[in-house]
Amino acid sequence: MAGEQERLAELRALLHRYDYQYHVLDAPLVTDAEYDALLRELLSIEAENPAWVTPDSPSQRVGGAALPGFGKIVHQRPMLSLGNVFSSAELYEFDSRVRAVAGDDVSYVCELKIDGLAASLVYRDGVFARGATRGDGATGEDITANLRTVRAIPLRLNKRVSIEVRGESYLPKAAFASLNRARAERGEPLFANPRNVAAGSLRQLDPRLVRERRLAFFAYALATPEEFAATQAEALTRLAEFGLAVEPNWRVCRTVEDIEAYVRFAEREREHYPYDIDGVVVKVNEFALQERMGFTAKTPRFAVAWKFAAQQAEARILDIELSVGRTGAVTPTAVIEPVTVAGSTVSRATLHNEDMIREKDVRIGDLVIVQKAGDVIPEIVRVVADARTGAEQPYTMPTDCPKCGSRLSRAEGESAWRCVNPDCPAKRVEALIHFASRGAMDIEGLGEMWVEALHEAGFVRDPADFYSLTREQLLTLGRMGEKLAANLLAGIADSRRQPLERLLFALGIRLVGARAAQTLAAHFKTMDRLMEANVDELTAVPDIGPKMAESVVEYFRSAAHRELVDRLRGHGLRMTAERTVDQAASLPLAGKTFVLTGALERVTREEAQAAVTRRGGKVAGSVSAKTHYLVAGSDAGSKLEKARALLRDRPDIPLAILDEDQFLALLGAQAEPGSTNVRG
Ligand code: 3B8
Repeated sequence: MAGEQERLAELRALLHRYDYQYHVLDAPLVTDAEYDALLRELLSIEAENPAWVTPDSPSQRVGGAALPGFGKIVHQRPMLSLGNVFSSAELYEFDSRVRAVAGDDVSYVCELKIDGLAASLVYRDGVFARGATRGDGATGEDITANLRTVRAIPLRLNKRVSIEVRGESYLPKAAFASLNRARAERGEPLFANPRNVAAGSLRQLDPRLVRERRLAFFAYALATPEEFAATQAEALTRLAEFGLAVEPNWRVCRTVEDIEAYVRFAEREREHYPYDIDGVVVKVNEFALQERMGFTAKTPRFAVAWKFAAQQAEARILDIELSVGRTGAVTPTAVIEPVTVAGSTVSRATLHNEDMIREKDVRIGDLVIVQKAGDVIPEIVRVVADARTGAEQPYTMPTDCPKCGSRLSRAEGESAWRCVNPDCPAKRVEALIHFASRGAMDIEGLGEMWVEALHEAGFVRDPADFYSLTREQLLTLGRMGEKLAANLLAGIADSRRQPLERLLFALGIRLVGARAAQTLAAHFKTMDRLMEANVDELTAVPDIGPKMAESVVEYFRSAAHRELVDRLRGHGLRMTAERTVDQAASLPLAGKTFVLTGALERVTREEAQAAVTRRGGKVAGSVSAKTHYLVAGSDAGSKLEKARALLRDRPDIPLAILDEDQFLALLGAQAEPGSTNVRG
């Protein structure tokens, strides 16, 4: 049995490392399928040896039985919420109050305000012991079992410290989008935004459901920071060293002007972050000063939240249009009078389905509230009922497909009307667009517009036709030149090397998203074996449910689909799973340019450079408008001055100045005193 116990320790260490790489550093080392295989092995060893189970074992993330209710937890120190400022004037007032106590030498830390659910985590001797919601600030609800399932929350820290950590649990935008996509496919009601999912999931009583939601977590404070740090900047660095995920875009600011520049930067970058933010948090950096400033009844005096302008606006509905998706689902879209929502113009908003139109009683001519949530597609929140004149026109769903005219059908328990004509041109075009798209075969240059043109011209009816396109055919299309045609053909030819999981996703099998495609490819290894699999074999695969299994079997039962696969095979597409090496674009610092200046104390210049490039970033020699991060060590000279001048003159550039601590926190360094592991 000694061998098994060793294997168990090894599995725990591996899974711990993979969790950390994936959820804290955002740099996965293994596929989900490989992770799941190790987890299953661990579960089976623990099932046979219950005495070996420890509270920090990855098995504790799986989610046990449903709870009868939540217990109460008293916070070590009150867990308050922040006061808001809505204007520069209010920010100046905050700064004046701080300076009245501190004099002129003040620094602030600005952080992105994550839009999720605040949570407190207690670690005892480095092991996650319990977690709670904010509750009324003094007492929260015990959501330990739910938080254990969140893989971004380490069950064991890198140090044996006993601490209470505060942070925000949130649902990444991508997880939200795929959750809603799956719900739409199943005809289930959609979630309004990622925040609601995070809050709703953590407050519900079945931990197994929480695990499926793929929540994440950022730490932003310690309940008693004085033990570990003198400033908030140091506290953030400590949190990262302990192995917790810390949102990396924080910055030290010294003046209101600096803070305003940071707010503009955050507002501009907002839509590019993989999580929703709803503002910026400004905190006095020094804890000694924080303490002197103290609290009002409900909020700290040393920190405020700058909330972004609402992502909602009012607009008039001019018309309701229908589009037909790749699965034949007919989606109504409201055409609205163009309005500006959070900085961009919106002229269309999704209404999702017939039930939604009925529930919200949306009529043509209505004044409505439009909202941009985590998903990029704007949607309609509600009708402004007071503005009704009586001239508004109720909407009735047509009974026939708006594109091919065949009868629409609506399955029992679903909210989508579908065109079931397999030859519907709208479905074909959408299937082709999906096949070529980013997450699927990712065919360079083959965007929606060209796919439509190729279909229109009669050159492609199904995805296999892409691979027999000729230069001459392409040149007959308007606005197509020699160079573009050559690039497109090269892009199409290159896509044949995409791995099996991409191809499986690209086929557009109902309910099979990118993740499921990965799981299927990893499990069955070849297209042929998958095509022969029956429902039992499919449901035996972890994470593949009966509905998806049914859908896969049904897809490959069709002679047309089998023939399509054969033709794709004939064109040389990959039909077997092989590991791919090109992960550069998914590395955490891909596309980011760094400039290093001054003397670094904890790492050498070479180590710092290597750490950046290993994470996909670039190191440049001089500062320009294209620099993302200037890392300024001690005695930084002209480069730092140039960076400050640039920030003053060009507040629109992405540049952030980091000191060594911030830089190491950004890298997720877990430096032990006297050593560094930026090498990791
Ligand atoms: C004091 C500090 C509340 C908060 C805080 O990303 C306090 O710092 C707080 F009483 O709610 N959502 C953050 C975020 C939230 C808070 C915070 N810092 N980054 C957030």
